[in-house]
Amino acid sequence: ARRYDHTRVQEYWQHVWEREGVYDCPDDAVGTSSGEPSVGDAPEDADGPTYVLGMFPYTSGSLHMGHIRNYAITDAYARYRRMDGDEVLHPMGWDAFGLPAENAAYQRDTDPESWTRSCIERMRDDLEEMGFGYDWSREITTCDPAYYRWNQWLFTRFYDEGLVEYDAATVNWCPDCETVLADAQVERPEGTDRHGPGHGDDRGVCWRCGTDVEQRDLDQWFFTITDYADELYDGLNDLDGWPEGVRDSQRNWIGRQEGARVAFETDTGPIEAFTTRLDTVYGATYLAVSPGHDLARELAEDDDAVADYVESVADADDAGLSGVETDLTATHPYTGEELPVYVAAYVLDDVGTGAVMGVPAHNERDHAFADEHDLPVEQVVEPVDGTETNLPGKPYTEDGMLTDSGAYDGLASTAARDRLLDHDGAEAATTYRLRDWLISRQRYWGTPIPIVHCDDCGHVPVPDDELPVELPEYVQTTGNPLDAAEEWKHVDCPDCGADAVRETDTMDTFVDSSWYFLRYLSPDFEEAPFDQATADEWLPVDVYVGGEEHAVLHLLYIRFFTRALADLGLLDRREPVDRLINQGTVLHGGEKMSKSKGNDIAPHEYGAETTRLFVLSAAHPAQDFEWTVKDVSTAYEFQQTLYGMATAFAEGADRTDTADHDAYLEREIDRTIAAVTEEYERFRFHRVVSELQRFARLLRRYASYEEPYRFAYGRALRVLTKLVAPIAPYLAEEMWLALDEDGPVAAASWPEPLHEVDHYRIERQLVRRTLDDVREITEVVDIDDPDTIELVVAPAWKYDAYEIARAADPDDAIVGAIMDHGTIRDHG
Ligand code: ANZ
Ligand code: ZN
Repeated sequence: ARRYDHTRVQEYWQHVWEREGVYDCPDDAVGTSSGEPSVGDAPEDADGPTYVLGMFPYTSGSLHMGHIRNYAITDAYARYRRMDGDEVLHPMGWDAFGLPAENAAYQRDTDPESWTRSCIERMRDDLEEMGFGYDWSREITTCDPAYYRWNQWLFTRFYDEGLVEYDAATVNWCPDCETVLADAQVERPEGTDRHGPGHGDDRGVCWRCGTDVEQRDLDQWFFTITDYADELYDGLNDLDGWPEGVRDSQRNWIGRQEGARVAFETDTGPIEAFTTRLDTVYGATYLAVSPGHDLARELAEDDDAVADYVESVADADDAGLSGVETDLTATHPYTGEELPVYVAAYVLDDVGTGAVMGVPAHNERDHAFADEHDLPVEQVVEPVDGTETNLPGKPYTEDGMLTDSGAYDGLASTAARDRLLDHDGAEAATTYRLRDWLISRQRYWGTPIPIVHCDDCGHVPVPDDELPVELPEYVQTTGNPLDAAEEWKHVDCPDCGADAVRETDTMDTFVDSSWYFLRYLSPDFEEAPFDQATADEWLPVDVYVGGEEHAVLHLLYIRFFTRALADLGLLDRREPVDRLINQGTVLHGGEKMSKSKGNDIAPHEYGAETTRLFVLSAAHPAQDFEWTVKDVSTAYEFQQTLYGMATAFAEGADRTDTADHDAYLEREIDRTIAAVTEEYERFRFHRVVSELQRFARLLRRYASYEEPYRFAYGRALRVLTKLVAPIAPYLAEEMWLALDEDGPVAAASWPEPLHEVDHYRIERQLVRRTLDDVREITEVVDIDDPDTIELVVAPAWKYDAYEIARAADPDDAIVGAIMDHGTIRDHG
């Protein structure tokens, strides 16, 4: 048997794949799903090719292990589907605009464009070396005028449709990066999960450089994503193919709350408070408005105490339970009582209406505030079962039955919230945390916003036939280089021809990535960002793979864009992605592998294929796993074993292929095909590898018999080669060659079982084998004590353990115990 030397074969196979156009997806591709019964929960897409997409990389100059893992997942699935007979679209491109390129260029005394282009060259080489099979004819680069032209075109459509606003806004400003930051680019201390410009200690720091964020009032461009708040929220229920965690994050981010707005009259007009607990309205003992509330500003004009307070909290790091009582009183709309009105920092400007009715008996914060300011605590809800509460010392925050609430006494909280709405001064209201998407950036390296400011005509969108508005040549300045580009900036108004000025803000780079998946479908289309007919046929993306750090930004924006495009009549669909996989983290020494931590491994250090094989075999795609040299060498040795088997067979003395059958081996082959296919369908590549390891062991035993049936054994090796091809493509080509078959195997068809296989049995078998594998790396804590039984599972295998517990044989002692009593706990 010969050794497999990956360094000598990679370029050759890259060349062959390219020559044969193995990964090209024709424009008129139609899905040719083989119609095989699928037990798995793989995406079904009757028309159009199977669209397999990895989140395109930011052009930082190098690929890290997270990228490799991400793209190994999409590549394995795309290859499997392609061999299985589908037309597969598996494209790649570059998220190429953004501040880091500007910073890098500044440090290296070059310009962002040259820097970015050189990064792209390096990264494309890296991807090719990894053996990823992309349709490079569809490559897109967001800093190409031919791409960002369509950002501008879409901006103009959004503008016409009323989805764009220009507003003076108090914005987050990073003094170091000299730019405005979107809410999501501001990192706030743990526990302050709200949005918008903050004050005090929850103002946050810049996500890039960690500098404390300041506030400024600037005129800014927004996309009105809030128009879609309800739809984006409700749509989450139907996204069955998305991880629950991502859906929850989006729900949380949109932050829809149903409740009521209650008007409390004062001498200067009503104060409107937003509450989710209208059932507690009789317990309101004060009102409080935020320091930024209009009323606070108004009162501050004549009331020094209010003025001082508002000023003091603006700069305070922690305003806590502070507050100031005003001269005003407000009339309770239900009782007619007069309530004191406070300005208090715990009331947030941008939540609800910026005003609350304080109910100390039933709300933690109100209770704490009342304690501090000696306000009365009046209980109006009591437990239905008659149990005691800890009032007045501690608030009772549960639902219950109303008491001391006039005509509403005895109602349950839920019913009361409804009935109380009939009263004057209250109306149903829904609030959202979601804010409009601030897209203005005062930086150079982005898409110029295609607007001209004219003294007479106001904002004039640049006409389509003058797009793209290309970036002017780069010059190094502090501040915004576009502001300094005098010649570029001064233009004639497109409407009246008078002297006018271009908008000098560029777009948030998240705009670029909000629709790139559409551009791949018709990358050369000249009339619009994408060809609608193709898009209608090819969407949704069947599988989208990327990091979970994108749970709310990117993954919310693509959903927003898809809806906006549908409403513009440019698209049929309203959801872009059918199935989403967030790949887990690659850990090294217990920490996330990263350059900044100094614990990273360059993707090519161990050879492309060892790395691919290892990252796919280590764990379920969604699970974290630890990089260990031992496991890497296992992956390396497995390659050598497979290659050795193929070459040993090829070099075998007896080359007469008698057509002898071997029922035993045939059955094993059939089972392996069925099992491995099943695992590919479910993205369980780690299980694919362990099935193949098992099959390889079996074959080696078989080959050591005195007289193995060459015919059957040869078939087994060909099947093995095909089954490993999606994961280890170069190796598979070399094995295929050794077996004297016509290549490339990447374009060969997926193996079919010779005989009917019992899918149910296969399923049970998979569960058992998974269990065996999990057992090898787990500890059972006290199996004999059913009350304390626990299965301690290495994190990488947790997914499988859960799956087993759901599907496994209840007769199995461990599984049965887990299901009856036990828990599954992470190692460590
Ligand atoms: C009265 C009340 C009584 C409330 C009660 C709650 C419980 P959660 O608590 O997360 O569901 N709220 C409204 N606007 C606010 C603002 N601008 N700043 C700070 N707090 C604000 O959020 C809803 C509750 O948050 C609202 O319901 C309101 O307090 C408070 F027993 O009103 B509630
Ligand atoms: Zn004009």
